[in-house]
Amino acid sequence: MKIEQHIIDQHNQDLVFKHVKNVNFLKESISNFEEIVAKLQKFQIAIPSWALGTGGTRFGRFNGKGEPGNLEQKIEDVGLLHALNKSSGAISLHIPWDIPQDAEKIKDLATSYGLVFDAVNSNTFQDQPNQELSYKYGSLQHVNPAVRKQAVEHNIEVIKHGVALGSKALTVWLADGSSFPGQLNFREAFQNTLESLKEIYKHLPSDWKMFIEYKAFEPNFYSTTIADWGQSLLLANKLGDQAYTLVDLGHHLPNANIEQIVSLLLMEGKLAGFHFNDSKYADDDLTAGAVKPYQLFLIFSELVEGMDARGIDHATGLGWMIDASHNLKDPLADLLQSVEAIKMAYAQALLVDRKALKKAQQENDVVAAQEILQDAFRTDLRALVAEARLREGAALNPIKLFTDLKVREKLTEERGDSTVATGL
Ligand SMILES: [Mn+2]
Repeated sequence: MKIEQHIIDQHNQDLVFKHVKNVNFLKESISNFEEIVAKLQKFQIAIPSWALGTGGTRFGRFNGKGEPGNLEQKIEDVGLLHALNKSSGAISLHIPWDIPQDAEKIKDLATSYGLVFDAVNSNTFQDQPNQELSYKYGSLQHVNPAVRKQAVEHNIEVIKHGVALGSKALTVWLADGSSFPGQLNFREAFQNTLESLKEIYKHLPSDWKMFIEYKAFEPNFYSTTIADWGQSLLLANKLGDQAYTLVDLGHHLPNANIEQIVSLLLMEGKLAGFHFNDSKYADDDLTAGAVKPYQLFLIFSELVEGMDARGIDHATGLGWMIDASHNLKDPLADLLQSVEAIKMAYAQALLVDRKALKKAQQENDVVAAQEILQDAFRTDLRALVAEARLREGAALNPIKLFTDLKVREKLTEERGDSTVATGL
């Protein structure tokens, strides 16, 4: 299914009168309105290939309908999202769930939807059919060098797939760790991991980055070998200039100050980018901004401040990706909501009066500092974000158009109601 431009234009025509009224209201009070809109127009958020189907919990999975049954259909789904919001112009593949059989054909298909390939992700957290050695007790950290070698070779394979598609980064997330005290030697596990990563790093093309993702706990519940940003940064620093720390919002212990982590990683030039999602308790993989929109704003506030301090291009300097799962909502609708929440937080962060905030900080004016941040957060910028979409030819209200067009019903007619997307 493809959404034709005239369908989007018609949808916009129906909504444009009210929209213009809201935009004019904002223009009167926001002096850098045009600057913010221009930055939003360029901002793209990658969609992970594993988020297009229904996820599950460890208690079960309730099948969705019309799910993409192969990589081509996943690209079609991201194409639908991108047509609706013109902010989802990239796809992040998970190997081996989505191995491109014919890279050129897959690349052409993506291009036809205006999509490029973002970071490729390796998977050594589960065993694949016919796999020689098991990752039950870890992969890059494993006590057996043969298991480590197998995991290293898999990562090199993933880089090759990425090169063929035009990706520029490899994301490594490990489930490695231990569930019981005494199960492993922390230092040896870390050093094995470092040595394995060094082997993979050697195979990184010179214009590629390695993203090292950390996670506090789960699936291991006593220790994770790359558990936090300190351990990831340690590895990235030892590996070299092409290695960076990736922040997944759900991978922290409760109430961690993620905005502070982001600020310091940016200062060190070691922030790779993000996996966006939201959570109440742990790695809940909920829609971005669904539970803690203020935290998302505070993170973006540090991002904007830190990127500007180092002269980093907002749109291309870091990797912006979603990493979420959908147990209740339609995955496509959920992803539209996530992208919208991310753009909203970014827009609000661009609205912060940086000069006034700096002055308040210098004068220890705590009241003024809070006022400045909350003034930006409490400004309703929905019309501004919509204006950026309109100028790119996207829908003023993507969720409404998605619903009105009965996209899921049409996909179900095409694909049937029992297809299952590869993934978790
Ligand atoms: Mn992640």
